[in-house]
Amino acid sequence: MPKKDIAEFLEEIGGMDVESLVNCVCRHHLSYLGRDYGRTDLFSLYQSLAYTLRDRLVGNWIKTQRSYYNQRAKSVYYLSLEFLTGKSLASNTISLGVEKEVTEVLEKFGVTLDEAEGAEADAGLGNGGLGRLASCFLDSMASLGIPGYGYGIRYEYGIFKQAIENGEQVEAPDDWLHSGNPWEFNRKGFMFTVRLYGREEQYTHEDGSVRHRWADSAKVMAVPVDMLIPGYRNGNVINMRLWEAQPARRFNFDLFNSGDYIRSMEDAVRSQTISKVLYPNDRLSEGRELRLVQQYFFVSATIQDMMRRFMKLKLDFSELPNRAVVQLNETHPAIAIPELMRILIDEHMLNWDVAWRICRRTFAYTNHTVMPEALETWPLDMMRKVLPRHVSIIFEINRRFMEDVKSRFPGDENRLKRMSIVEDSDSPQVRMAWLAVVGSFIVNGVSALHGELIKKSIFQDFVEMYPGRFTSVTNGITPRRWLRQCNQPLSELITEKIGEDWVTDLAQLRKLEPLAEDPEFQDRWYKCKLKEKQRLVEYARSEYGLYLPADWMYDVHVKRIHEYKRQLLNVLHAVTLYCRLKKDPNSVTVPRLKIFAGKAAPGYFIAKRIIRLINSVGAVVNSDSAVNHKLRIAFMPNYRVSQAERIIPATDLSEQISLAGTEASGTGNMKFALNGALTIGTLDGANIEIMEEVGREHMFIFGMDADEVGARRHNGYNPSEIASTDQELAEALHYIGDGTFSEGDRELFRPILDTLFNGGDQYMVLADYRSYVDAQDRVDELWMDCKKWLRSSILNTAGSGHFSSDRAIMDYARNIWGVRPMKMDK
Ligand code: NBG
Repeated sequence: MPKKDIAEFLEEIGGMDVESLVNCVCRHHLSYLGRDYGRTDLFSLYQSLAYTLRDRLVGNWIKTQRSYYNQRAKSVYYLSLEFLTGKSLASNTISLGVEKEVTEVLEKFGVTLDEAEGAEADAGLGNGGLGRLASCFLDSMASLGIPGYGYGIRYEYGIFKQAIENGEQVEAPDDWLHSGNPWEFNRKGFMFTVRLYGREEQYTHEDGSVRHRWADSAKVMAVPVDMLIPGYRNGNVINMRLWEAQPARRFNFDLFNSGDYIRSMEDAVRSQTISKVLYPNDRLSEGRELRLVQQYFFVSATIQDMMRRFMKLKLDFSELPNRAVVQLNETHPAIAIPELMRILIDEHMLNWDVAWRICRRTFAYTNHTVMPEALETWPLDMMRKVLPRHVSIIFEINRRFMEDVKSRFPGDENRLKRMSIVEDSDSPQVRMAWLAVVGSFIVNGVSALHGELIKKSIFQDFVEMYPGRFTSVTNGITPRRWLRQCNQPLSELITEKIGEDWVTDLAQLRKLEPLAEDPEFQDRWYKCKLKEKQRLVEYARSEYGLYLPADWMYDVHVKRIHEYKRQLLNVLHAVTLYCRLKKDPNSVTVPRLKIFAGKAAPGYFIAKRIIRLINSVGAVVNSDSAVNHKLRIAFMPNYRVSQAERIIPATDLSEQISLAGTEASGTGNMKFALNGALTIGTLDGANIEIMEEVGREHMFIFGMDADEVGARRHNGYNPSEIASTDQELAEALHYIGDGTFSEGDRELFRPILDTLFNGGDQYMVLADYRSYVDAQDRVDELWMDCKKWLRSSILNTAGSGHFSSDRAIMDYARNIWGVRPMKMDK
């Protein structure tokens, strides 16, 4: 072993100065890519730059890991089936503090940082808010020095690529690893075996006790692939460990020898499908065996990794909860609870009560939605086939739990039925959310409202059973990516005025408040927005061939397409403006560009039809000269992290218009406010807290609140009645139905109208229509008063400090995890 310290090796690898960076880029060209750096292309330049930066991350990663170990730090295991990382080049450059140097390096090759990042593929290993939240949390953990790891699956294909053809969504596979991923370390040497299928077996242990074990199981290998995540200029680097499935044996030798070469490979192929593709459903429980296998696969490998680290400490098992806390991001990883029980009981021979006490102190569960269709349940038969031993552990957990419920609420049979983890019916189901609640020491919602709603709705029985177990932690976003990196003009202006500490202490943005009415500052603020609009115009043109007007109001609605998010309500507003303009071209004062973007789950028919409607209305509006001087509509295909980074800084008006009580938190809402957009929104999710921080007078709040929604539902909601009493609404609906936007085809959008009139308008689009349109009229009014608008815009940014994921992570650290920021060893 060389006596040299890591620091010395790192010095040899090279410093952070331009010359060392250039040398390193050239060396990687030669020795990694086998190419002449004199004849490079954009992609290989990006690759060798990424390797160069990775060299500079890995030393700090090792130091960080050593510090955890030496200080015996309690670590957070953040288990998530989704991480929506996006691109890493700019973000890692900024965190390493080498933006200037890297820009100069690239200049030598005649390329900008933007262009170099253009060569990188988005790591889109998530559907939306839930996965992006996980990535923001890792950034904050690294930046704060909270010891921890992100764990998930290295999907070979992330969220599908969306193209728009004839106005409709068309899906294509997201082959993001096609040309390799220079950021990752593939650690084939540290694989774990994951078992599946087989049966449970009883046997007599040598100590005479009757025990259980898992027999005749199939095996797959879990290969750890690490992506390094640097903290913001603090020398800390944590990792996201994503598991890749590999066959336990490359092929079946018996079959191979009998001459059936192809069949001998089948096993191998089947194993690899486990980490092949991300399920593209946003909040819809899939119920498919492969999905259950994915969940168990990554959970099993992760818990083994956690136990490996814990066993090195040679401590009593009762110490586990003092060394590790497992955060379950939704119920997707909830199988971790019976898995840890199995390991403690079957492999380490602990007795049930001791093991259960350990488990119950180790797990914490975050719920991200109250929508019933998202609550995961697994058919008992399927689960028994895939995980026979776990099912019997779940039965035992449930048996004991039912005893507790019985003794707390004697004679309440209905309650037992409702609360049973194994639903008792003709086709019994295992309720993963119940398992997660019972097996965790704390359960949290993701905004103040959501935290209250889960207590009153899905978890009401559990609150009566365990009153202290429920809390909420309001979501957050990382200010590094979502302001510092994505909005350079604004970020520089802010730093010029209040210094740069806001990047790690976002509450400092309050210091902008006194400047909100300063005409000169307002002017510069305005110019920043304009610059970002111009940048978006250029991006939209070169990426999608879309021509956007640069000086209009940008009214933006970007997120997954879902009925509850009510893109349809926004379309109704667009059609209303269209009608007004057709009658009188001067009836609308403000020229408005409505931007939409978002993917619909491939099997979600109505959501896809809504995309079609947006594009169809857009096509008519944009080409009608009686209208297009005041209204245009753009649908940007293939919404993803890197696209959001372009759109959000350019936005004036942020659409956050879900039906109150349906959006658990939202995090897009925070990104827009941080970048100075004004929100038009309902009293839903974190909108409420944004309002509290920013001030109601600087937003456009409309519609029913969650209580009013409940009351309206209770009293019988009649959408037809509303449509018949509001003339503008009736007219807009009429045009959607009569073929105006579908070349005379009256069938195309009938399914959408059907959801409103025959489906009962579940998300009460019509009920909130009038209030929404009135709020939009107030938007126009304020826009006409440029100074007032700018003041509100500045105050939105100034009031966004609370929504930093640093604050959210500190809340978790203090109130849930019991961990503290760590000082690194020297
Ligand atoms: C989503 C909610 C959002 C929330 C994110 C992150 C799921 C299941 N839930 O409102 O719909 O912001 O989670 O918490 O994806």
